[in-house]
Amino acid sequence: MKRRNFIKNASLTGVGIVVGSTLASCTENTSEDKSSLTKVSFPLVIGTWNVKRAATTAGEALEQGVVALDAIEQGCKIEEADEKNQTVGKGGLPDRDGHVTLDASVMDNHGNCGSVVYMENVTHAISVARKVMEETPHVILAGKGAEQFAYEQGFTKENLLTEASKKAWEAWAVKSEYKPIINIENHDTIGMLAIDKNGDISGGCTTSGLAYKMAGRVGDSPIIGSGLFVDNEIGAAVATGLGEEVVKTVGSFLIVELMRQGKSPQEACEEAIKRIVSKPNSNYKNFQVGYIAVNKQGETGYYAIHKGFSMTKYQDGNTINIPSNHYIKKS
Ligand code: SD4
Repeated sequence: MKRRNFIKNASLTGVGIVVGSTLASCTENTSEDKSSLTKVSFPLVIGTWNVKRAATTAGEALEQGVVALDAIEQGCKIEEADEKNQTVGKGGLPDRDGHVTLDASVMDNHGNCGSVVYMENVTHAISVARKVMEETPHVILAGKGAEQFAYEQGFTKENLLTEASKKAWEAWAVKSEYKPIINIENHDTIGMLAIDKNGDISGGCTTSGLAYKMAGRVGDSPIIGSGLFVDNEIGAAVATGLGEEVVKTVGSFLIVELMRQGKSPQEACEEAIKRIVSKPNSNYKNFQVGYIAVNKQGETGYYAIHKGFSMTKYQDGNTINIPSNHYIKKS
């Protein structure tokens, strides 16, 4: 059977057969790795960091039969609305001038995509990104234009700066030192990839970007190919961490292309991280980047520069957060 037909047949039965995965020596094998060598059933959702509620929402929607893009939007909206998550949507930490500005993107199984960059006053950036994709002839809307478009589409204006985020910003402003640090509290951007019952893949990504960034700064999350890329024939990838480093290596597109060349999602994520850390004069000890990826058969992978990154997975009615043991050990 030709590979494409094999994949198609596997998709139609809602089951992907994973044929093999070799992990590089710098990762530890876990039960997660072993289970990913067995049968994989759809629907399937993976998300960056510990986003169990979001992944469960997306997974349960898929079980009801919605398409992957709907599930992605529903899942991401959970984190955007959560004021306690200070790196996404409402309650996100502001830029250095005190403005909460959001970046988000979506990409569907037809290769369509949409994003918003540096958008203020609208909580559900993921939904506005989807509207850009579906209701405009464009791919990206930025700043005031994105915000204006959102109102035209019926979104309401809200103050996204919560008391907690305002206080944190005021405390930071005393010294105004900007350092992209690597701990998990500062990186909770939600990137989500889903395969629906038809075997079709979509993805999304939403963030308030780096805390206390320069006004006007745009990260990787709304840049298609950097923060997110989906090719329904091959697979998808999404990034989190210091966006500048992801943009410089066009990380998510790279991962999908590596999978196209035959690498497993795990191998492809590791290679994309290696591209960042192996650059001459790479300053990687001072920042974090993490990737998650899925291929057409439902095999998944994740990798980060530093300890602390994790992936959440919904499958077969269960949502698990997979511990962060895939990272470069000698950093
Ligand atoms: C950015 N990649 O704006 C985002 C930030 C992030 O978890 O992922 N935080 O650079």
